[in-house]
Amino acid sequence: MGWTVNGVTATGHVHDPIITAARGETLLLDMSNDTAWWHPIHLHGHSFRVLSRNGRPTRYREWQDTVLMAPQERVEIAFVADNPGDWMFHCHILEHQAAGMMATIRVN
Ligand SMILES: [Cu+2]
Repeated sequence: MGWTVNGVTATGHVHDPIITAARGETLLLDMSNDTAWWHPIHLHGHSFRVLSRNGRPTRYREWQDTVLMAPQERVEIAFVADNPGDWMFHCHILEHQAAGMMATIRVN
């Protein structure tokens, strides 16, 4: 079985970033879990705020570095890309990550 982020299965350790941001840019990621599994989605290098779940604003816009997505759930997160580098963005279930559910976000 393979897993994807943005339709791409990441294999090995080198792949093109799915997002390249200018330092200081605000990124809003609108994520859909189009599977029947739970996925704890983890971003390295930044903390983000969870803005909405299934189109409904979250009560506290909580600060997190991982957001647990339920099957078929849609989640919006936002953060200021203020930490230069190539940052892993991946499912924290390591079986899923190892099977490709991993991407890179680049901050210049
Ligand atoms: Cu997963």
